[in-house]
Amino acid sequence: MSFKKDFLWGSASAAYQIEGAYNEAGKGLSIWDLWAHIPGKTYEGTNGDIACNHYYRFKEDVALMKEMGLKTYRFSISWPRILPKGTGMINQEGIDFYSDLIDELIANDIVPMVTLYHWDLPQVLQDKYRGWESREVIEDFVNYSKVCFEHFSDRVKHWIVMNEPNIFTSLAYMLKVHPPGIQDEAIYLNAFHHTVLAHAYTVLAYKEAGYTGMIGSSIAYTPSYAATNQPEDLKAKEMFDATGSLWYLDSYYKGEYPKEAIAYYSKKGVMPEVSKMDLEVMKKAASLCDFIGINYYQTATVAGNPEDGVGFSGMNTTGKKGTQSESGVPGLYKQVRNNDLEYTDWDWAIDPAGLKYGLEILKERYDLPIIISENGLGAYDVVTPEGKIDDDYRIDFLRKHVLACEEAVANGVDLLAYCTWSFTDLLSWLNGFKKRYGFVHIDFESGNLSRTKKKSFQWYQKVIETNGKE
Ligand code: BGP
Repeated sequence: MSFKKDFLWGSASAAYQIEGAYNEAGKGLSIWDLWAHIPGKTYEGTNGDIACNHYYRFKEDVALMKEMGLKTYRFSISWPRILPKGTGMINQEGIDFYSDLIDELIANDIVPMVTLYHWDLPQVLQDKYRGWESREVIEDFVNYSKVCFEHFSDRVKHWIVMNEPNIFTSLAYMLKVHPPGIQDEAIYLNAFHHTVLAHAYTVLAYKEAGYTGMIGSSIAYTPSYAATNQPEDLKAKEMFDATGSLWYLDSYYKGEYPKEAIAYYSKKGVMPEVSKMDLEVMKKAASLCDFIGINYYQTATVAGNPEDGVGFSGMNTTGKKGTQSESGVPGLYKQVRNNDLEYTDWDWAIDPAGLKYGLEILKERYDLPIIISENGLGAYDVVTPEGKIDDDYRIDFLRKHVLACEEAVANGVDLLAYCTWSFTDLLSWLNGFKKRYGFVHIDFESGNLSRTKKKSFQWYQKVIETNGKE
Protein backbone atom coordinates (compact mmCIF):
# COMPACT_ATOMS: atom_id res chain seq x y z
CA MET A 1 0.00 0.00 0.00
CA SER A 2 1.15 3.49 -0.76
CA PHE A 3 -0.28 7.01 -0.69
CA LYS A 4 -3.96 7.24 -1.61
CA LYS A 5 -4.83 8.53 -5.07
CA ASP A 6 -6.24 11.76 -3.68
CA PHE A 7 -3.47 12.19 -1.11
CA LEU A 8 -3.08 15.84 -0.15
CA TRP A 9 0.50 16.93 -0.75
CA GLY A 10 0.66 20.29 0.89
CA SER A 11 2.56 23.06 2.51
CA ALA A 12 1.69 25.29 5.44
CA SER A 13 1.96 28.79 6.86
CA ALA A 14 0.43 31.00 9.54
CA ALA A 15 -1.06 34.48 9.30
CA TYR A 16 1.33 36.34 11.59
CA GLN A 17 4.35 34.75 10.00
CA ILE A 18 3.55 35.79 6.43
CA GLU A 19 0.77 38.35 6.00
CA GLY A 20 2.17 41.67 7.16
CA ALA A 21 -0.36 44.55 6.88
CA TYR A 22 -0.56 44.22 10.65
CA ASN A 23 -2.43 47.45 11.25
CA GLU A 24 -4.10 47.91 7.89
CA ALA A 25 -7.39 47.14 6.21
CA GLY A 26 -9.39 47.28 9.42
CA LYS A 27 -7.35 44.65 11.28
CA GLY A 28 -7.18 44.83 15.07
CA LEU A 29 -3.90 44.20 16.90
CA SER A 30 -2.98 40.77 18.15
CA ILE A 31 -0.93 39.86 21.22
CA TRP A 32 2.02 39.28 18.85
CA ASP A 33 1.74 42.73 17.30
CA LEU A 34 2.26 44.24 20.73
CA TRP A 35 4.76 41.73 22.05
CA ALA A 36 7.07 42.04 19.06
CA HIS A 37 7.23 45.80 19.59
CA ILE A 38 8.46 45.50 23.16
CA PRO A 39 12.26 45.86 23.03
CA GLY A 40 14.10 42.63 23.80
CA LYS A 41 11.14 40.31 23.45
CA THR A 42 11.88 38.87 20.01
CA TYR A 43 14.97 37.66 18.21
CA GLU A 44 16.93 40.71 17.02
CA GLY A 45 13.72 42.72 17.39
CA THR A 46 12.11 41.01 14.38
CA ASN A 47 8.37 41.28 13.95
CA GLY A 48 5.56 40.39 11.57
CA ASP A 49 4.63 43.99 10.63
CA ILE A 50 5.45 43.27 7.00
CA ALA A 51 6.75 39.67 7.03
CA CYS A 52 6.33 38.33 3.43
CA ASN A 53 3.71 40.95 2.59
CA HIS A 54 1.53 38.03 1.60
CA TYR A 55 -1.56 40.12 2.33
CA TYR A 56 -0.77 42.09 -0.81
CA ARG A 57 1.14 39.43 -2.73
CA PHE A 58 -1.01 36.36 -2.20
CA LYS A 59 -1.79 35.96 -5.91
CA GLU A 60 1.91 35.72 -6.70
CA ASP A 61 2.28 33.08 -3.98
CA VAL A 62 -0.70 31.06 -5.17
CA ALA A 63 0.68 31.19 -8.73
CA LEU A 64 3.86 29.55 -7.41
CA MET A 65 1.80 26.91 -5.60
CA LYS A 66 -0.02 26.21 -8.83
CA GLU A 67 3.27 25.91 -10.69
CA MET A 68 4.45 23.42 -8.09
CA GLY A 69 1.23 21.44 -8.37
CA LEU A 70 0.43 21.72 -4.65
CA LYS A 71 -2.73 19.79 -3.72
CA THR A 72 -3.46 21.62 -0.50
CA TYR A 73 -2.35 24.83 1.13
CA ARG A 74 -2.71 25.18 4.88
CA PHE A 75 -2.98 28.76 6.15
CA SER A 76 -4.40 30.38 9.24
CA ILE A 77 -7.02 33.05 9.65
CA SER A 78 -6.06 35.96 11.84
CA TRP A 79 -8.79 36.36 14.46
CA PRO A 80 -8.23 40.15 14.86
CA ARG A 81 -8.37 40.61 11.08
CA ILE A 82 -11.89 39.14 11.13
CA LEU A 83 -12.99 40.54 14.49
CA PRO A 84 -10.79 43.55 15.36
CA LYS A 85 -12.29 43.74 18.85
CA GLY A 86 -12.23 39.98 19.38
CA THR A 87 -16.03 39.84 19.35
CA GLY A 88 -18.91 41.68 17.70
CA MET A 89 -18.18 43.86 14.70
CA ILE A 90 -16.95 41.97 11.64
CA ASN A 91 -14.24 43.55 9.50
CA GLN A 92 -15.52 43.07 5.96
CA GLU A 93 -12.08 43.69 4.46
CA GLY A 94 -10.76 40.77 6.47
CA ILE A 95 -13.55 38.50 5.26
CA ASP A 96 -12.87 39.64 1.70
CA PHE A 97 -9.15 38.92 1.96
CA TYR A 98 -9.62 35.29 3.06
CA SER A 99 -12.51 34.83 0.68
CA ASP A 100 -10.34 35.99 -2.24
CA LEU A 101 -7.48 33.76 -1.11
CA ILE A 102 -9.79 30.75 -0.90
CA ASP A 103 -11.24 31.48 -4.33
CA GLU A 104 -7.79 31.92 -5.81
CA LEU A 105 -6.68 28.56 -4.38
CA ILE A 106 -9.74 26.73 -5.63
CA ALA A 107 -9.43 28.31 -9.08
CA ASN A 108 -5.93 26.83 -9.15
CA ASP A 109 -7.04 23.36 -8.01
CA ILE A 110 -5.58 23.74 -4.53
CA VAL A 111 -7.62 22.55 -1.56
CA PRO A 112 -7.74 25.23 1.16
CA MET A 113 -6.94 23.85 4.64
CA VAL A 114 -7.70 26.43 7.30
CA THR A 115 -6.32 26.85 10.81
CA LEU A 116 -8.56 28.93 13.03
CA TYR A 117 -5.99 29.72 15.70
CA HIS A 118 -2.30 30.04 15.06
CA TRP A 119 -1.43 32.13 18.12
CA ASP A 120 -2.56 35.65 17.22
CA LEU A 121 -5.15 36.34 19.91
CA PRO A 122 -6.82 39.76 19.68
CA GLN A 123 -4.98 42.00 22.14
CA VAL A 124 -8.30 43.43 23.40
CA LEU A 125 -9.14 40.01 24.87
CA GLN A 126 -5.76 39.82 26.58
CA ASP A 127 -6.46 43.24 28.10
CA LYS A 128 -10.06 42.38 28.99
CA TYR A 129 -9.64 39.06 30.81
CA ARG A 130 -6.05 37.90 30.24
CA GLY A 131 -6.87 35.84 27.16
CA TRP A 132 -6.34 32.10 27.52
CA GLU A 133 -6.06 32.36 31.30
CA SER A 134 -9.79 32.97 31.54
CA ARG A 135 -12.74 30.74 30.72
CA GLU A 136 -14.31 33.72 28.99
CA VAL A 137 -12.08 33.11 26.00
CA ILE A 138 -13.95 29.91 25.16
CA GLU A 139 -17.20 31.57 24.20
CA ASP A 140 -15.45 34.32 22.27
CA PHE A 141 -13.39 31.78 20.38
CA VAL A 142 -16.41 29.69 19.46
CA ASN A 143 -18.21 32.79 18.19
CA TYR A 144 -15.20 33.74 16.09
CA SER A 145 -15.08 30.19 14.68
CA LYS A 146 -18.77 30.38 13.80
CA VAL A 147 -18.16 33.59 11.84
CA CYS A 148 -15.46 31.76 9.86
CA PHE A 149 -17.71 28.75 9.27
CA GLU A 150 -20.55 30.97 8.10
CA HIS A 151 -18.38 32.81 5.60
CA PHE A 152 -16.07 30.10 4.34
CA SER A 153 -17.41 26.62 4.95
CA ASP A 154 -19.14 26.56 1.57
CA ARG A 155 -15.61 26.29 0.12
CA VAL A 156 -13.40 25.12 3.00
CA LYS A 157 -13.77 21.44 3.92
CA HIS A 158 -10.67 21.01 6.10
CA TRP A 159 -10.62 22.85 9.42
CA ILE A 160 -7.82 22.79 11.98
CA VAL A 161 -9.21 24.46 15.08
CA MET A 162 -6.04 24.92 17.15
CA ASN A 163 -2.42 24.93 16.09
CA GLU A 164 -0.08 23.46 18.70
CA PRO A 165 -1.98 24.50 21.82
CA ASN A 166 0.72 22.63 23.76
CA ILE A 167 3.51 24.79 22.38
CA PHE A 168 1.93 28.20 22.66
CA THR A 169 0.72 27.65 26.23
CA SER A 170 4.04 26.28 27.45
CA LEU A 171 6.05 28.98 25.68
CA ALA A 172 3.73 31.70 26.99
CA TYR A 173 3.20 30.49 30.56
CA MET A 174 6.28 28.39 31.38
CA LEU A 175 9.19 29.54 29.24
CA LYS A 176 8.16 33.21 29.05
CA VAL A 177 9.09 33.55 25.36
CA HIS A 178 5.59 34.03 23.93
CA PRO A 179 3.12 36.64 25.13
CA PRO A 180 2.24 37.30 27.90
CA GLY A 181 5.59 35.83 29.00
CA ILE A 182 5.00 34.56 32.52
CA GLN A 183 6.05 31.45 34.41
CA ASP A 184 3.36 29.72 36.39
CA GLU A 185 2.55 26.04 36.04
CA ALA A 186 -1.02 26.30 37.31
CA ILE A 187 -1.78 29.08 34.84
CA TYR A 188 -0.16 27.11 32.02
CA LEU A 189 -2.29 24.03 32.72
CA ASN A 190 -5.41 26.11 33.06
CA ALA A 191 -4.76 27.96 29.79
CA PHE A 192 -4.15 24.65 28.05
CA HIS A 193 -7.43 23.31 29.44
CA HIS A 194 -9.20 26.34 28.00
CA THR A 195 -7.78 25.53 24.57
CA VAL A 196 -9.17 22.00 24.91
CA LEU A 197 -12.60 23.39 25.69
CA ALA A 198 -12.45 26.05 22.96
CA HIS A 199 -11.58 23.30 20.50
CA ALA A 200 -14.27 20.96 21.85
CA TYR A 201 -17.10 23.51 21.77
CA THR A 202 -16.02 24.56 18.27
CA VAL A 203 -16.12 20.98 17.03
CA LEU A 204 -19.60 20.58 18.52
CA ALA A 205 -20.78 23.85 16.94
CA TYR A 206 -19.47 22.76 13.55
CA LYS A 207 -21.14 19.37 13.70
CA GLU A 208 -24.39 20.69 15.18
CA ALA A 209 -24.67 23.18 12.32
CA GLY A 210 -24.48 20.24 9.92
CA TYR A 211 -21.40 21.27 7.97
CA THR A 212 -20.00 18.44 5.93
CA GLY A 213 -16.24 19.02 6.04
CA MET A 214 -13.57 17.57 8.30
CA ILE A 215 -12.51 19.09 11.60
CA GLY A 216 -9.74 18.46 14.14
CA SER A 217 -6.77 20.22 15.77
CA SER A 218 -3.01 20.02 15.37
CA ILE A 219 -0.77 19.06 18.24
CA ALA A 220 3.02 19.36 18.17
CA TYR A 221 3.89 15.71 18.61
CA THR A 222 7.25 14.66 20.04
CA PRO A 223 7.50 10.87 20.30
CA SER A 224 10.05 9.82 22.89
CA TYR A 225 12.66 7.19 23.68
CA ALA A 226 14.09 6.25 27.06
CA ALA A 227 17.84 6.98 27.05
CA THR A 228 18.57 3.48 28.43
CA ASN A 229 16.68 0.48 29.75
CA GLN A 230 17.44 1.49 33.33
CA PRO A 231 14.30 1.85 35.47
CA GLU A 232 14.89 5.56 36.17
CA ASP A 233 15.04 6.33 32.44
CA LEU A 234 12.00 4.20 31.65
CA LYS A 235 10.05 5.95 34.39
CA ALA A 236 11.27 9.31 33.11
CA LYS A 237 9.98 8.50 29.62
CA GLU A 238 6.63 7.45 31.06
CA MET A 239 6.23 10.78 32.86
CA PHE A 240 7.56 12.78 29.90
CA ASP A 241 4.78 11.24 27.80
CA ALA A 242 2.08 11.51 30.47
CA THR A 243 2.70 15.21 31.13
CA GLY A 244 3.53 15.84 27.46
CA SER A 245 2.21 14.12 24.35
CA LEU A 246 -0.50 12.14 26.11
CA TRP A 247 -1.66 15.10 28.15
CA TYR A 248 -2.12 17.03 24.92
CA LEU A 249 -3.39 14.28 22.65
CA ASP A 250 -5.65 12.40 25.08
CA SER A 251 -7.44 15.58 26.12
CA TYR A 252 -8.19 16.43 22.50
CA TYR A 253 -8.72 12.96 21.09
CA LYS A 254 -9.93 10.81 23.99
CA GLY A 255 -11.61 13.54 26.00
CA GLU A 256 -9.66 12.82 29.20
CA TYR A 257 -6.32 13.54 30.81
CA PRO A 258 -3.86 10.72 31.60
CA LYS A 259 -4.17 9.44 35.17
CA GLU A 260 -0.44 9.42 36.07
CA ALA A 261 -0.20 13.07 35.11
CA ILE A 262 -3.38 14.03 37.00
CA ALA A 263 -1.91 12.38 40.11
CA TYR A 264 1.39 14.20 39.65
CA TYR A 265 -0.17 17.63 39.07
CA SER A 266 -2.70 17.16 41.87
CA LYS A 267 0.06 16.36 44.34
CA LYS A 268 1.85 19.50 43.22
CA GLY A 269 -1.34 21.52 43.68
CA VAL A 270 -1.44 22.78 40.08
CA MET A 271 -4.11 20.54 38.54
CA PRO A 272 -6.70 22.69 36.75
CA GLU A 273 -10.35 22.40 37.62
CA VAL A 274 -11.93 19.98 35.16
CA SER A 275 -15.66 19.75 35.76
CA LYS A 276 -17.95 16.84 34.90
CA MET A 277 -19.46 18.92 32.18
CA ASP A 278 -16.01 19.74 30.77
CA LEU A 279 -15.31 16.02 30.53
CA GLU A 280 -18.62 15.33 28.83
CA VAL A 281 -17.99 18.00 26.22
CA MET A 282 -14.40 16.82 25.71
CA LYS A 283 -15.55 13.22 25.21
CA LYS A 284 -18.27 14.19 22.80
CA ALA A 285 -15.92 16.37 20.74
CA ALA A 286 -13.28 13.63 20.74
CA SER A 287 -15.82 11.24 19.26
CA LEU A 288 -16.69 13.76 16.54
CA CYS A 289 -13.21 14.71 15.34
CA ASP A 290 -12.53 13.60 11.79
CA PHE A 291 -8.75 13.48 12.02
CA ILE A 292 -5.75 14.02 14.25
CA GLY A 293 -3.47 16.80 13.13
CA ILE A 294 0.16 16.57 14.10
CA ASN A 295 3.13 18.79 13.55
CA TYR A 296 6.23 16.67 13.60
CA TYR A 297 9.75 18.03 13.81
CA GLN A 298 11.68 15.76 16.14
CA THR A 299 11.76 13.10 18.85
CA ALA A 300 12.99 13.42 22.41
CA THR A 301 15.37 11.14 24.25
CA VAL A 302 14.61 11.13 27.92
CA ALA A 303 16.52 10.23 31.09
CA GLY A 304 15.92 10.35 34.82
CA ASN A 305 16.44 13.70 36.53
CA PRO A 306 16.99 13.94 40.30
CA GLU A 307 15.10 16.41 42.53
CA ASP A 308 18.10 18.74 42.42
CA GLY A 309 18.56 18.16 38.65
CA VAL A 310 18.17 20.49 35.69
CA GLY A 311 15.10 22.62 35.02
CA PHE A 312 13.77 24.06 31.77
CA SER A 313 16.63 25.77 29.97
CA GLY A 314 14.68 27.35 27.16
CA MET A 315 15.42 26.66 23.52
CA ASN A 316 18.45 27.12 21.36
CA THR A 317 17.86 30.47 19.71
CA THR A 318 21.54 30.95 18.89
CA GLY A 319 21.38 28.87 15.73
CA LYS A 320 24.69 27.29 16.72
CA LYS A 321 24.66 23.52 16.87
CA GLY A 322 25.55 22.00 20.22
CA THR A 323 24.62 25.00 22.34
CA GLN A 324 21.38 23.54 23.70
CA SER A 325 21.85 22.64 27.34
CA GLU A 326 20.03 19.78 29.01
CA SER A 327 16.54 20.68 30.01
CA GLY A 328 13.86 19.02 32.09
CA VAL A 329 11.71 18.91 35.18
CA PRO A 330 13.59 18.14 38.42
CA GLY A 331 12.44 14.86 39.92
CA LEU A 332 10.68 13.85 36.70
CA TYR A 333 12.77 13.74 33.53
CA LYS A 334 15.32 15.52 31.41
CA GLN A 335 15.93 15.53 27.67
CA VAL A 336 19.37 14.41 26.60
CA ARG A 337 21.28 14.35 23.35
CA ASN A 338 20.81 11.20 21.28
CA ASN A 339 24.13 10.21 19.78
CA ASP A 340 22.43 8.06 17.15
CA LEU A 341 20.83 11.12 15.58
CA GLU A 342 21.96 14.17 13.64
CA TYR A 343 20.87 17.60 14.80
CA THR A 344 19.90 20.83 13.01
CA ASP A 345 21.72 24.10 13.67
CA TRP A 346 19.06 24.82 16.31
CA ASP A 347 19.66 21.44 17.95
CA TRP A 348 16.45 19.80 16.79
CA ALA A 349 16.94 16.03 16.43
CA ILE A 350 16.58 14.83 12.83
CA ASP A 351 14.65 11.59 13.09
CA PRO A 352 12.52 10.34 10.18
CA ALA A 353 12.17 6.90 11.78
CA GLY A 354 10.65 8.71 14.76
CA LEU A 355 7.87 9.94 12.48
CA LYS A 356 6.94 6.42 11.44
CA TYR A 357 7.15 5.30 15.06
CA GLY A 358 4.92 8.19 16.13
CA LEU A 359 2.33 7.65 13.39
CA GLU A 360 1.98 4.02 14.40
CA ILE A 361 1.53 4.94 18.07
CA LEU A 362 -1.22 7.38 17.06
CA LYS A 363 -2.98 4.76 14.98
CA GLU A 364 -2.89 2.30 17.88
CA ARG A 365 -4.04 4.74 20.51
CA TYR A 366 -6.61 6.90 18.70
CA ASP A 367 -7.51 5.05 15.54
CA LEU A 368 -8.29 8.15 13.49
CA PRO A 369 -7.11 9.36 10.09
CA ILE A 370 -4.05 11.59 10.41
CA ILE A 371 -3.03 14.86 8.82
CA ILE A 372 0.61 15.85 9.12
CA SER A 373 0.06 19.56 9.20
CA GLU A 374 3.73 20.51 9.55
CA ASN A 375 7.11 18.89 8.97
CA GLY A 376 10.24 20.63 7.80
CA LEU A 377 13.81 21.70 8.26
CA GLY A 378 14.86 25.09 9.53
CA ALA A 379 18.22 25.98 8.03
CA TYR A 380 20.50 28.83 6.97
CA ASP A 381 20.16 28.98 3.19
CA VAL A 382 22.86 30.45 1.01
CA VAL A 383 22.15 32.32 -2.20
CA THR A 384 24.89 31.65 -4.77
CA PRO A 385 26.33 34.51 -6.85
CA GLU A 386 24.08 33.24 -9.67
CA GLY A 387 21.10 33.74 -7.37
CA LYS A 388 20.42 30.05 -6.78
CA ILE A 389 19.56 28.26 -3.55
CA ASP A 390 20.73 24.65 -3.63
CA ASP A 391 19.10 23.31 -0.50
CA ASP A 392 20.03 19.65 -0.89
CA TYR A 393 19.96 19.23 2.90
CA ARG A 394 16.25 20.17 2.87
CA ILE A 395 15.54 17.72 0.07
CA ASP A 396 17.36 15.02 2.00
CA PHE A 397 15.41 15.79 5.17
CA LEU A 398 12.01 15.85 3.47
CA ARG A 399 12.71 12.81 1.30
CA LYS A 400 13.45 10.70 4.37
CA HIS A 401 10.30 11.92 6.10
CA VAL A 402 8.14 11.22 3.06
CA LEU A 403 9.59 7.73 2.98
CA ALA A 404 8.77 7.30 6.67
CA CYS A 405 5.17 8.31 5.88
CA GLU A 406 5.03 5.77 3.09
CA GLU A 407 6.23 3.02 5.42
CA ALA A 408 3.64 4.00 8.00
CA VAL A 409 0.93 3.95 5.33
CA ALA A 410 2.08 0.48 4.27
CA ASN A 411 1.62 -0.55 7.91
CA GLY A 412 -1.98 0.60 7.86
CA VAL A 413 -1.78 4.23 9.03
CA ASP A 414 -4.61 6.21 7.44
CA LEU A 415 -2.71 9.30 6.31
CA LEU A 416 -4.73 11.99 4.54
CA ALA A 417 -2.23 14.77 4.03
CA TYR A 418 1.38 15.78 4.42
CA CYS A 419 2.11 19.49 4.71
CA THR A 420 5.65 20.74 4.76
CA TRP A 421 6.56 23.72 6.85
CA SER A 422 6.65 25.99 4.94
CA PHE A 423 5.81 27.06 1.38
CA THR A 424 7.72 30.34 1.34
CA ASP A 425 10.31 31.40 3.86
CA LEU A 426 8.66 33.30 6.67
CA LEU A 427 9.08 34.75 10.13
CA SER A 428 10.14 32.27 12.79
CA TRP A 429 8.54 33.18 16.12
CA LEU A 430 11.74 32.75 18.10
CA ASN A 431 14.39 32.91 15.40
CA GLY A 432 13.49 35.79 13.13
CA PHE A 433 14.07 35.64 9.38
CA LYS A 434 17.37 33.76 9.22
CA LYS A 435 15.97 30.34 10.01
CA ARG A 436 14.39 29.38 6.72
CA TYR A 437 11.95 26.59 5.94
CA GLY A 438 10.47 27.35 2.52
CA PHE A 439 10.57 25.98 -1.00
CA VAL A 440 10.52 29.60 -2.05
CA HIS A 441 13.23 31.94 -0.87
CA ILE A 442 12.18 35.43 0.17
CA ASP A 443 14.61 38.29 0.02
CA PHE A 444 14.13 39.76 3.47
CA GLU A 445 17.62 41.30 3.43
CA SER A 446 17.05 43.82 0.66
CA GLY A 447 13.47 44.30 1.74
CA ASN A 448 12.09 43.85 -1.77
CA LEU A 449 10.75 40.46 -0.67
CA SER A 450 11.23 38.97 -4.11
CA ARG A 451 10.39 35.29 -4.43
CA THR A 452 12.94 32.76 -5.79
CA LYS A 453 12.35 29.04 -6.18
CA LYS A 454 14.88 26.88 -4.37
CA LYS A 455 16.16 23.54 -5.62
CA SER A 456 13.70 21.82 -3.24
CA PHE A 457 10.83 23.44 -5.17
CA GLN A 458 11.45 21.26 -8.22
CA TRP A 459 12.02 18.24 -6.02
CA TYR A 460 8.64 18.56 -4.24
CA GLN A 461 6.97 19.25 -7.58
CA LYS A 462 8.18 15.83 -8.67
CA VAL A 463 7.05 14.18 -5.43
CA ILE A 464 3.55 15.51 -6.01
CA GLU A 465 3.53 14.57 -9.67
CA THR A 466 4.50 10.98 -8.88
CA ASN A 467 2.36 10.71 -5.72
CA GLY A 468 5.39 10.21 -3.51
CA LYS A 469 7.59 8.12 -5.74
CA GLU A 470 9.76 10.90 -7.26
C1 BGP B 1 5.71 25.20 14.86
C2 BGP B 1 4.76 26.31 14.56
C3 BGP B 1 5.05 27.05 13.31
C4 BGP B 1 6.52 27.21 13.00
C5 BGP B 1 7.31 25.94 13.23
C6 BGP B 1 8.81 26.11 13.13
O1 BGP B 1 5.81 25.05 16.24
O2 BGP B 1 3.44 25.82 14.47
O3 BGP B 1 4.36 28.27 13.35
O4 BGP B 1 7.06 28.32 13.57
O5 BGP B 1 7.03 25.39 14.49
O6 BGP B 1 9.30 26.65 14.31
P1 BGP B 1 10.50 27.63 14.40
O7 BGP B 1 10.14 28.80 13.57
O8 BGP B 1 10.62 27.97 15.85
O9 BGP B 1 11.69 26.92 13.90
